[in-house]
Amino acid sequence: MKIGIVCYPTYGGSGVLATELGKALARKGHEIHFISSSLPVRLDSVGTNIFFHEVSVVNYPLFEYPPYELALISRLVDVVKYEKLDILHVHYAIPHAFAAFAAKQILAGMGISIPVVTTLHGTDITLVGKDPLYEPAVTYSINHSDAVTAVSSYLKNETCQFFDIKKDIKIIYNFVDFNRFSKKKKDHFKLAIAPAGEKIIVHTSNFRRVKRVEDVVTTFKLINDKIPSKLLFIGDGPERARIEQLCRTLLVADDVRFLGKIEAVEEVLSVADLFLLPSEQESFGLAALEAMACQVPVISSDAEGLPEINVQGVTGFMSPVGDVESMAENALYILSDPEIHMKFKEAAYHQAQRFDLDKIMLQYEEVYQSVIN
Ligand code: GMT
Repeated sequence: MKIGIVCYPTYGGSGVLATELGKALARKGHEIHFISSSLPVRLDSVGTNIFFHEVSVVNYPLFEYPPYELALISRLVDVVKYEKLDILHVHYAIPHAFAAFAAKQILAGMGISIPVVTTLHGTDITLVGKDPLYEPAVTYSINHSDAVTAVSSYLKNETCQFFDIKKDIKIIYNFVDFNRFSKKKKDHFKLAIAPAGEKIIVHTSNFRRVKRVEDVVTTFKLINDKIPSKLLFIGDGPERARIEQLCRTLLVADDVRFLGKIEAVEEVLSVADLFLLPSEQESFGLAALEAMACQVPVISSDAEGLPEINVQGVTGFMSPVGDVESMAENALYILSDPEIHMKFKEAAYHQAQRFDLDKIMLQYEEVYQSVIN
């Protein structure tokens, strides 16, 4: 199939998932066309059957805001028409689902039919999409997609409850590629980070408010007071400066490292003892799944879709949002006994296997096939 994938290029779960899906589909022989405002973060190379089409926006002094949607719609029309795509798969409803719908209408006028699959990721529904400023357009574009998928059962229910949805929404969970995300031997790296055998705790996110990164720091402080530990932050975003300040205030700055938007996430996860994800909102929690694939137990909040991947008392623990004492207590329980720790690591890995890329990719291919037919 010739598949157009529309996604955000930035450091966020929807773009990561879209890119990994496209790369995996390309390995299977499909022709993949990424359409985005810049090269997506995980798109390390374009090959014989991976193409990238940049959406550039021409601004004009009259415009207060650059008309990105219009540029995207025109780019979609162009790419579908000239690359002869069979299907468009858009990730994150805003504004991608509406842009795809508009492109589909324009193409229909040219006698070209293009099915559109929309994947809902989380904040496009739970945060931004619910805003009355966007809700009518989001509802309309979901209802006019040929197929709609959501990354968790929580997200499907939330969408159906809040929006007037006439379409069936299929749940297709996020996935992990075990060829990349598996525990690797990184003894030198571990020694460099934790020279005295400290425990290594990791958090990955885009440092937005919904991630409650401040809870990561406070939980870490409580853990570090009892068991000497190091905290590694992967990613970057708007909260970063405030979090650095908090690390100084809580006197843990010497035990915390900000690694930024690094490529080799799996190498850091390979040396991790525990993963923290205290989010206020998390439709799925792809970062936690990638940690679990590397045999890292997860201490998380119980927000939204997290209970669908983190199994309470088995792969880690969940606590109410903001309950840092409980998160630290659970972390200490896991970290203080090597046998218990090992059980949690094995269970985390076992649970991650449910979300293996090869299984989940088939579900997307089935959806593509059903709308093309
Ligand atoms: O978490 C973010 O802010 C990024 C966001 C995105 O759309 O890029 O992630 C959402 O999609 C991921 C992939 O499906 C999910 O794993 C995340 O849970 C979800 N984030 C939220 O719901 C806050």
